[in-house]
Amino acid sequence: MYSSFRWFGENDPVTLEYIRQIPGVRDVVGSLFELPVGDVWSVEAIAELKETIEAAGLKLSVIESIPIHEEIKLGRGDRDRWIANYCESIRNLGKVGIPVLCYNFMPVFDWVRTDLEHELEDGATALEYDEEKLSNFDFSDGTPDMPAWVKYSAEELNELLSAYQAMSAEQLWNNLEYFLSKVIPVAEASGVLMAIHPDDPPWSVFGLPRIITGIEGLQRLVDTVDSPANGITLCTGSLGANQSIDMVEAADVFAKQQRINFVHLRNIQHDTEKKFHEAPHPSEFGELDMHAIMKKLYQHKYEGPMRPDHGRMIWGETGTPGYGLYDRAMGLMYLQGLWEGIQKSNG
Ligand SMILES: [Mn+2]
Repeated sequence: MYSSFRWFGENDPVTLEYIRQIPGVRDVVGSLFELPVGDVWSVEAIAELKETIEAAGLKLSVIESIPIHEEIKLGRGDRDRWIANYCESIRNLGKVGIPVLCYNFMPVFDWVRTDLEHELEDGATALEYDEEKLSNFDFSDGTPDMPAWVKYSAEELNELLSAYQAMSAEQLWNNLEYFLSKVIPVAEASGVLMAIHPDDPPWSVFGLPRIITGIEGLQRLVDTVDSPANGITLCTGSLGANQSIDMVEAADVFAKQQRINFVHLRNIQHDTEKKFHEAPHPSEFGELDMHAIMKKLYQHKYEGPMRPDHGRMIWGETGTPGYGLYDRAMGLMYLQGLWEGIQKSNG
């Protein structure tokens, strides 16, 4: 396993120079944020991102993510055109030498939180989700402001929401399976490892179907196309939002099959079943046993990238919600310490 760190591009207050100063980090998780969803990522654009990162003494090791056009998720008539674009982007990642692609298959919205600045006892802030506050989202002017949510007009959003409300989970599965059947052979031939990110939170929201919600769904995904290129992102915080999922078991099950292609590590704390906030990374401050999870990765010889996921905002820092520098860097030092301990205690 090796450490990586997410970078949001030239507008990110966390610069590549800062990332370069975190001990043990040489690998960056990047993306192209300006491209419309569905467009082909050109070799030139990917190479330019790679060169910018390399000029800072770092490497572009993971793309997180290339969003999937809604027409693919909806399984509509022109999906083949959008899938062809997606395949072309994967081929281009391969040409530039980017080994891992993280993506998700959530309808319309990306990760959902109801408070981006939930104040903790010590004055730090963290992202919070409270199912009871979902009704506060106002869709009348189109997509509300949330990090990672694609902007749609009120009309577009209405159309999308009603299209999905008529769709069963099984239909969404069929559309994902169709997508994988086309894309995974291309990824395999291009030397790119795909890594689906679990839905966050891992259950249906706003009446939309969600399917990558637990061990069973992830197993169905990896069984759909039997290839090392068809893997998962083990995101402890996303799956861990469902308290009935045993994260140590999840790490064990998929690391054993060599189907973990990317790891996100963060901790989480629930107030009720569907109300939780993000916690500092160390085990004792949340519900997840990070040591036990990492031990499974070690035992099954996971050799891919890991990044610290969402951190709190501390020491007066402001910036991209969940993606400040200080808490993620501290979290990463903790995770590296755990890893060193596991390695040394196993000879
Ligand atoms: Mn994650």
